Amino acid sequence: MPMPHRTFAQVAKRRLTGKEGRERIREVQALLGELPDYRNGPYADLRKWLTAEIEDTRVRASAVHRDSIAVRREGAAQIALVGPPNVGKSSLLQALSEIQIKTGDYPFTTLRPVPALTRIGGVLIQLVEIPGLIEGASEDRAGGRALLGVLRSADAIVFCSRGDADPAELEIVVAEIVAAGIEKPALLAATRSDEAGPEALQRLSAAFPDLDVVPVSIIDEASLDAFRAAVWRLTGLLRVRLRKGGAVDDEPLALHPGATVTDVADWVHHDLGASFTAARVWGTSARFDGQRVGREHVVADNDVVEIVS
Ligand SMILES: Nc1nc2c(ncn2[C@@H]2O[C@H](COP(=O)(O)OP(=O)(O)O)[C@@H](O)[C@H]2O)c(=O)[nH]1
Ligand SMILES: [Mg+2]
Repeated sequence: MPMPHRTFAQVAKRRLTGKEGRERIREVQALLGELPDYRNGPYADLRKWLTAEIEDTRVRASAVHRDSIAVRREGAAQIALVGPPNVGKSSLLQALSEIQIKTGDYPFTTLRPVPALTRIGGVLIQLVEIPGLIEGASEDRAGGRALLGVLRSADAIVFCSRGDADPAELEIVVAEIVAAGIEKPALLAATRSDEAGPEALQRLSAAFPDLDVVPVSIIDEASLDAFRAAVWRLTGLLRVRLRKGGAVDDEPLALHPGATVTDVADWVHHDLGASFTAARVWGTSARFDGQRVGREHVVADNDVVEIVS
């Protein structure tokens, strides 16, 4: 006589409480083994729920690094989001993320940096929410030094302030970053912009004259697109697409300014990078379409490159 399904669900939830990562997956697998093997009905639903729980746990484990505060770099650039609490950093991350992160489900969201990958113009960029940078962070208050360390290794910073907030709230955060000697390309996201009027945005611009202000709201798709474009400019990267056999790749590769066609060939394969003789280029770095160039030719944003081997 199997356990009634409602009781099973309660027992399962209790056994999973407080478990994460490998431990949680092991417990889910044990529960799956104990579950009566019906194809339909409530037991089948429980099986579906438990199976999904394994995948969800894996996603969480890769998104939140529990043992270390350091964030493993992924994608072509790493952009840190910082600002006071409640300005909508997590929401923005979620709105832009490739994998849907369930903000509220993360027990450590408010304590640890949370990375997410977003695709901008075909290139994967890593966004990292830096939570809880408070006054005194540069003197290590509230684990501030470790959080600032994450910021230090990022390529650029997106400061976040609610569009209609008192600029002083963000000024406290900026002061700690300056005190820590961190200088990066940066922009100012005026978040929750659906709640702010134009005067509020002007006040923000006036308070931070050195930063480009980009209004953004998670409920305004056009503002999210503009935000993506601004983040892309912040990376300073170039997008180049490969041409092979007359067809151009959909996925661009991201390169640093000054990159040559040799870097492009290297990216395809190191052997090709070493052995290729010439390349053909379409785009602004070429004098005409399909110009034949040498190994040291410097590429420009949006170029199409064919490696001649
Ligand atoms: N109206 C509006 N509310 C938002 C927006 N973004 C976030 N919020 C709300 O602001 C609150 C704080 O968001 P959260 O992402 O947790 O902020 P965080 O502490 O900076 O990570 C939540 O209640 C969100 O629903 C937005 O673009 N528009
Ligand atoms: Mg948050």
